[in-house]
Amino acid sequence: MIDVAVIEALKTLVEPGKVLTDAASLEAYGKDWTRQYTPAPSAIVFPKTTEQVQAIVLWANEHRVALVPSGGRTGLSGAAVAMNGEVVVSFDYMNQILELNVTDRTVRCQPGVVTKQLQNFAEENGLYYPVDFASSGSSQIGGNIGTNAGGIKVIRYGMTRNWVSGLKVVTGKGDILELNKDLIKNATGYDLRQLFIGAEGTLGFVVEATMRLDRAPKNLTCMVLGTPDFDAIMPVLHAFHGKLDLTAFEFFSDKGLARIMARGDVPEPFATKTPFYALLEFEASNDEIANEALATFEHCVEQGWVIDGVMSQSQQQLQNLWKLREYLSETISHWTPYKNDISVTVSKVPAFLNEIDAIVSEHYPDFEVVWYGHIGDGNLHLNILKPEDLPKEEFFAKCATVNKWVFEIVEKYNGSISAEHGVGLVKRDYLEYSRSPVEIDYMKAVKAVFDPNGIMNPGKIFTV
Ligand code: S2G
Ligand code: ZN
Repeated sequence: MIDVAVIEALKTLVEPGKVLTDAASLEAYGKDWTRQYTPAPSAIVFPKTTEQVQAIVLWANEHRVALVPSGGRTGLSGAAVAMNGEVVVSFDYMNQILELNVTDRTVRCQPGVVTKQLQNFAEENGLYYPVDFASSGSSQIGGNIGTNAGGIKVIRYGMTRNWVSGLKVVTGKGDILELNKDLIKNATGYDLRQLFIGAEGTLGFVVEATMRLDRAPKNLTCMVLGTPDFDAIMPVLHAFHGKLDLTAFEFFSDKGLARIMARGDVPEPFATKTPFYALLEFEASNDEIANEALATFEHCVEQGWVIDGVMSQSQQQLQNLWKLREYLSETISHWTPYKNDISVTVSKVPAFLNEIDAIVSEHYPDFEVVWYGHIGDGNLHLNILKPEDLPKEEFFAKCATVNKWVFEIVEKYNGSISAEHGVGLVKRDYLEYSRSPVEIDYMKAVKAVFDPNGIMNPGKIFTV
């Protein structure tokens, strides 16, 4: 643990009452949404300005104190977990939207701005922040940048990385850098901004971000289609992708739908029960597009790829159909799921999923496997539900044995062991299934440049 005098010195760097060491705060701020780690930070510090963040980093270098960044703490890979006496740096008090530029279509904001807050602000100003996912109501922009968050609109809008036009950061050495100056074009050497996006707080802290906005979509319309098997989903994707400019293309299994229906607060999409469901969304900005969607639906039915389906006729029905997909993560969390977030190129998805599903079913005959994900960008979420009577430790140990086979298949298909949730602690020991040893050495060399004393989120992404 850290010497009391060192913590007292930390208190002088921020406003009174902005360093907490009580058990409840240590527990609450020392974790994210993962549940396999025991939080054990030394203190939580709440800076309010860039200068205070810089002073904290310099203090941490002087005393060799490890710092862990903390945003909305909705991460699923343990990147915001502090379990070795680190000091957690929370951005809850750096949560202001600073400036809207309607001509540049950008919003300069602090890292503690909640994703939903930015989405609402954009909408209030006739614009649109298009990165969206289940946890957007509590995740923060700083954390979204740290993990390069993806979500449900990536097929049209890409990842968080596509929407960052400028960053102000405090590096692990305590230098303040203004990266890219919000420019669209800037060919002046290495784009250091991109290094910080997805770095999981291992290179420094984001203290300001200029986020790009898009025009507001027109008359978003959603379809849910029931398919006879998983393989039918891909020709459905190609059929609709060829005709419509999709804003989303998701999937979920019948087991996932059953869990949502059991909640009792989401209407059934249609009466027919099918093994898999595709959920797609597009802008029905005119009747011709809506008719094209219906014609494509008919074509998919004629081809036997779709058995039944529904198209939203109102914003309320659109929201109800999205609940079928967006409620999954929170709904199944009650069964302490063992989660995998894997991706391959879209063309490899059918063979990839069938191989993974076979090996998981072979080794887990009595576990319930729930599949869902962003099939339009090749990202699958594999969730194995813990049997009520099986202790958590035994369950996770059993699941971990299959990780090896799952990741060997990921490697075979040249995929990623972490599509959007990041590496953190959860995937750290499996990194070589997706990154070569030489690549990892280069990443560690980059880290050493920005954080020579290794105080920035040590042990995340790779072992120290
Ligand atoms: C999703 C949310 C987290 C999870 O629903 O797309 O990324 O895997 C997930 O449950
Ligand atoms: Zn996801």
